[in-house]
Amino acid sequence: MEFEFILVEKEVAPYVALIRLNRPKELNALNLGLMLELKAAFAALDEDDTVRAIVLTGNDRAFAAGADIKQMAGKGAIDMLKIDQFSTWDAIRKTKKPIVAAVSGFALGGGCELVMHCDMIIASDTAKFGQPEINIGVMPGAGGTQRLTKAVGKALAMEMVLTGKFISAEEAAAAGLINRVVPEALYLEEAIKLAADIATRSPIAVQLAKESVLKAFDSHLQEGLYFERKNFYMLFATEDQKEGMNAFVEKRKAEFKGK
Ligand code: DAK
Repeated sequence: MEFEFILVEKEVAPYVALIRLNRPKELNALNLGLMLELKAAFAALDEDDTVRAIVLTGNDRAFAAGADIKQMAGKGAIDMLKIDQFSTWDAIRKTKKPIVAAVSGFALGGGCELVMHCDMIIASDTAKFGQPEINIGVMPGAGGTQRLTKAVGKALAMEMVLTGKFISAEEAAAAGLINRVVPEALYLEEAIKLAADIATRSPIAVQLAKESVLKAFDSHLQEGLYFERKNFYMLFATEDQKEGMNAFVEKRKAEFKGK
């Protein structure tokens, strides 16, 4: 896959693909072209049977410093409405395969929101998370007020959104925003390892389990439980369920085929 603003590499580990945001001079600011490329890359990898998990990263200095302020500065409300960037973000959110973010340096504004679209987050000890939109006269627009609040709670989310202050990777881990912090030299390797570990599991079970965990964010408990149960029953229609359970009984390693 050839793109202008991102790099896509398959088989960085068995069944694992890597997407790298690639506007280093602009700290990976998310312009419209980059967002459309991301949407296309996620859609293609989601359909690709040789991919079972996806890692999303930037570079050591920046995951992404937010939406491209230079591109947005002159826009009016109607321009923003017409561009309808939300449909792009929604498409990323609907990716069925698990996404691990590997974050180093700045993850700000839309960059932090993009991180929160991912399912798991491994951060370098240099990572900084923030929603500084308030400093440029706006507010988070791609889920920051909702996802950040659900992840870190009202008090910290309110402080971050209203003052624009950044938090360190250590603070983000303590607040529950990310999975863990590792030294800068290891963040990408750790994220790929986590994705590769998940990729050894049945891809159908992984897909339905991901969908069920995400359901907890937009449903009441009873509805979520019902949804989970239906997915659980559905997995008994797969060969992978038979293989997984038989392998356990026969004391051997399961070979999952995604069927
Ligand atoms: N946009 C455009 N360019 C950016 C940028 C950004 N967000 N962040 C950095 N850059 C550019 C800088 O302008 C600079 O370019 P040159 O001057 O060299 O041409 C280059 O990257 C290096 O940045 P600095 O020289 O500023 O580097 P420093 O180390 O001094 O500072 C910094 C790093 C990250 C603290 C600083 O660059 C900064 O404060 N950046 C802006 C952070 C920010 O405010 N982020 C939030 C942006 S608003 C939407 C969905 C989401 C959004 C909007 C709509 N829809 C669904 C409709 C999201 C909005 C946002 O994210």
